[in-house]
Amino acid sequence: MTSDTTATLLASYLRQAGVTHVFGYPGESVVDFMEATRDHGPATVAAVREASAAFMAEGAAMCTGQLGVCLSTLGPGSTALLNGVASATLDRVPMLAISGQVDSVREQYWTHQLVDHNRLFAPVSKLTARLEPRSADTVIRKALRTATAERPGAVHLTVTTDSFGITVTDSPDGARVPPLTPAAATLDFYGEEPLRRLSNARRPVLLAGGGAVRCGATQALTALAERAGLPVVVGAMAKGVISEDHPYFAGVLDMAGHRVIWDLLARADLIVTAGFDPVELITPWQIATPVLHVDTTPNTDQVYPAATEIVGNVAAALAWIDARWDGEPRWAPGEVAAHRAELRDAWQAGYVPGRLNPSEVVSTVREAAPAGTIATADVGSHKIMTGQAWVSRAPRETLITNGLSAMGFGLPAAIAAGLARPGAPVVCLTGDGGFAMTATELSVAARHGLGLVVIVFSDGSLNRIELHQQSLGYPLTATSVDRTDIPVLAEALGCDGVRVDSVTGLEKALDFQRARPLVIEARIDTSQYAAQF
Ligand SMILES: Cc1ncc(C[n+]2csc(CCOP(=O)(O)OP(=O)(O)O)c2C)c(N)n1
Ligand SMILES: [Mg+2]
Repeated sequence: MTSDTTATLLASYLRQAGVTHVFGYPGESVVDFMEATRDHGPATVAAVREASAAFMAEGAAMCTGQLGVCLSTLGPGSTALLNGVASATLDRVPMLAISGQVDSVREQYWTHQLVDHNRLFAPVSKLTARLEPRSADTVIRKALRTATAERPGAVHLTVTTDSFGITVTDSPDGARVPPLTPAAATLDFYGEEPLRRLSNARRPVLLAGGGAVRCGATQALTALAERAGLPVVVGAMAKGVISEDHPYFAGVLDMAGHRVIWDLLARADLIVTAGFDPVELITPWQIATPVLHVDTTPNTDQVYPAATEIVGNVAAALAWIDARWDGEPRWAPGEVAAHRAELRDAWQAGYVPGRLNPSEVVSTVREAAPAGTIATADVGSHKIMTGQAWVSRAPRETLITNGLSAMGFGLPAAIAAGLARPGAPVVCLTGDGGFAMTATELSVAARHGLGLVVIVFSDGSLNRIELHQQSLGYPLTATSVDRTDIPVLAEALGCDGVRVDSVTGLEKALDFQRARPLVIEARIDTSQYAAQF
């Protein structure tokens, strides 16, 4: 037996799992846990509010591939975590959310600040559990394994105030089992049928998603695309899984210019999914193209029918196909290039010469950003543009939420990326609505000396919703965003701030060599959004 308390045991499991930061907000119920991490980590990062802390944990997990951890106190702290926990589950990101609770003798009858965490978190997590000293070791292992197992998601743990300090009694010496990721390399399918399906197709297309990122399938995916001559469409959350400079890259599904991509998929005679997850869709699946489903998870969603499935590690499955492929390339690089040109014209639609267009903001920032820059997007029209126009060259460098798609994700995720990947340049592309929700978190970035660059797509509106009201012929209601002096706000929070309304102004303002955050308010013209979304 070890002499660990619940708090020290939890801290040591987190260290073993490679967790470097716990994003949270203190309360009396969790001070013993924070004390247990003080000397050896993980470091506690105090966000301005729990809601942002949970998105920070998600962002850290997205860019590192490790478990993200957030921490709150009981009651109002735990309820505030909810969006980020739901987001991790729907975005398939491994997360451990820990909340304190009133001491155990009062837990069953107390009322002040008492919320039943199991009932609160059950619908938005893979598992909710209560951590107690007599079963802590097993429950922690179960929590870590569940969060990271395919499909990954959030696990919520409740710990009563007294439990943190009590010695654990189920802990076998030295049995810290790190969470395993992802899916074992075993494949489960029926003989040569998948290969026959692909060989019989004349115009097959690959559709890669988050499962391909989690399985580290970049090399296998790229090799198969090249050998079999297959265009690769990716989901927004898998950006970079094939470099977007690659001759077989065919665009991002359901982002700007989406009709061009759907046309490509509709005209194909087979879609080979590669870790694609229906959570990466925005529009309904309305095409009849047959699907060969390749994923860590069987096609239980049935958003599209698939007669053939390969279930297992996505990289191993693609390599299996690649090794057996002896056909001619199905598409010539020139054909894919023509498709990309058509796609580019589509997302440029509505361009207004002489104004600052959203697509130009994205491409200008991309030009200035050094190799290896991590980009996060918030949610709204700017995300739809960023999802297509931002050129991603490696997986886990573009952090986009398409699961819960909650506003308020982008800035906290960018701050976490700056902490989790020290030295990596980070840029956050956010709408003015989502920025207003989270702007005070800038002080966290300033406190930690992050040279983060934040681009605010400033249009004075909740554009995505405004466009919907307009399309229905309704007058605009409650969709304007109050104009704030964003540069002044940034400076008040320990950052630099500047306002631009032209490409030249933006180019001049951009600076990735910094010791403190920079906020650029980009006053955009929204005609491009109106023309195509
Ligand atoms: C927390 C949350 N509330 C509401 C929505 C619905 N919603 C989706 S996009 C959007 C508008 C976002 O506005 P802004 O941040 O300014 O981005 P823009 O669309 O203008 O680029 C809203 C309200 C949401 N996704 N998340
Ligand atoms: Mg806006």
